[in-house]
Amino acid sequence: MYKGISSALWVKLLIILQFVLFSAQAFAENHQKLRGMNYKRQLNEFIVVIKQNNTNSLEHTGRDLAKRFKGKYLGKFDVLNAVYLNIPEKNAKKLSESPAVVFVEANLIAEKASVDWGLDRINQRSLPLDGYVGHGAGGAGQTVYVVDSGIRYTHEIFKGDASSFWDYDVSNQGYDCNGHGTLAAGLIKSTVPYAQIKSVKVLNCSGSGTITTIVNGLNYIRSYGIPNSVVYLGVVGGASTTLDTTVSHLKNSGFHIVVPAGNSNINAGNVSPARSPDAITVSAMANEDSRASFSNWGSVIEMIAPGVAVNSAGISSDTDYVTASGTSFAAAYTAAALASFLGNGFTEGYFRSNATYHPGTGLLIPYLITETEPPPTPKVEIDYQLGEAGFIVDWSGRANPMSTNQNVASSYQIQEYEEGVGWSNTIFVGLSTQKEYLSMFPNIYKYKAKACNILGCSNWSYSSSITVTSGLGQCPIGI
Ligand SMILES: [Ca+2]
Ligand SMILES: [Ca+2]
Repeated sequence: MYKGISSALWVKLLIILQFVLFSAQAFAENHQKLRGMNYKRQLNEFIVVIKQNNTNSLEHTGRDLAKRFKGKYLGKFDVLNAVYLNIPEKNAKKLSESPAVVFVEANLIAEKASVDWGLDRINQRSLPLDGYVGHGAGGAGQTVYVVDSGIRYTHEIFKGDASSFWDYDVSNQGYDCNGHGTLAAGLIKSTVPYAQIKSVKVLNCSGSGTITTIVNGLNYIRSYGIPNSVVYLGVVGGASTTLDTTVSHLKNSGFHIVVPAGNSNINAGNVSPARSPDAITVSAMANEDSRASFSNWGSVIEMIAPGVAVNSAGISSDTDYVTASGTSFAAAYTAAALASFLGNGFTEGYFRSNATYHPGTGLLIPYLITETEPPPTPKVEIDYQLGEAGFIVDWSGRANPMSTNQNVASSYQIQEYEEGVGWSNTIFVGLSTQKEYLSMFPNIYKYKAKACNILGCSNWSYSSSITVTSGLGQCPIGI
């Protein structure tokens, strides 16, 4: 411990150090001499890494720089050959250009996952980040299965809502000795705080597991899990028909599987379960929506989500937080966003169609349901049985009166179009998601629906048209 440097400061520094180590190759920003300016930071506080060939003592150099750049010397870090200064932000740029300096980095405020940039990003459609990290009643009533290295259940981030569901090593009860599972689960929990997290431990302390172990874990979910739940499967390995087929069976049993694309900058079509058409495969992006250079690529990938320098729960203590990068973490955000849709009665298909387009890659950025806007547009369909003079119109949106999420519809409005007559006034307002139309006169009909709540209404959604040939008062020929 160095004199004059508080332990809190050391914690900050260690977090900064981890931040650099975990994400060094992923950051284009690392080529710049002034860093960290796009992140939340301590105003006017900078870490200045000095070139090793400087012959003066660190403290002497630091005090000299502070004087020249109109600020205050705050301390030194021998481990980094760095000093820590309070100087005006405009001077930090000038200082970073000095030949004696390796780089200058703002003293970033390392935050708990509840205010992670990834959460800030997926609850809005477009950049810039607005600092809003709201999540509504995200994941209410949902269970998310975390198939990974286990979880540190006692971590404060989980608030008692994480537990062991299955463990390949029963004596271990799903406890995480690697950290990967806890980090991913922490991201999920802070994104959808009302969800229950169930650990399915398939990876050991070094973060690896075999196909048979993983298949056993998935098989257990299929047998004993709650259908219509999200399964985050945070593994990547060689192409395996066994694993891909298991994923397909799990999907067919009503589960929604989200997997990482992988971190090797190769075609994800060559690895499992990323290549599975039945899993939502997710690649990673950094702040400002740039694609992570380590992320796998290829046509099997559907989505891209925050996965560079995300901050979440660590395993060193119940208050430990770490910053890390990887497509698994992008998959964790995606799993959470999907849970927010399922929890509000929407389908996986609707979740996909409601995602944000990422122009750089053509992939979709998962969108989290929050309380900041009217409900999403429902999808209207006609369920018609040929030969009958009636049909059922249904819409995919569903209100959840138990949820406090304002994004949920509090009513639906339906209108009917009849050829030769035109659109009716609103003919149905209510909370049901289907309506029967019986004994219709022969004609062509079409329907539109929108979902409303106190914040407004969605856009209208239109059904295809239906032709009724056998209507009221008409008997089929021969009777
Ligand atoms: Ca936001
Ligand atoms: Ca896929």
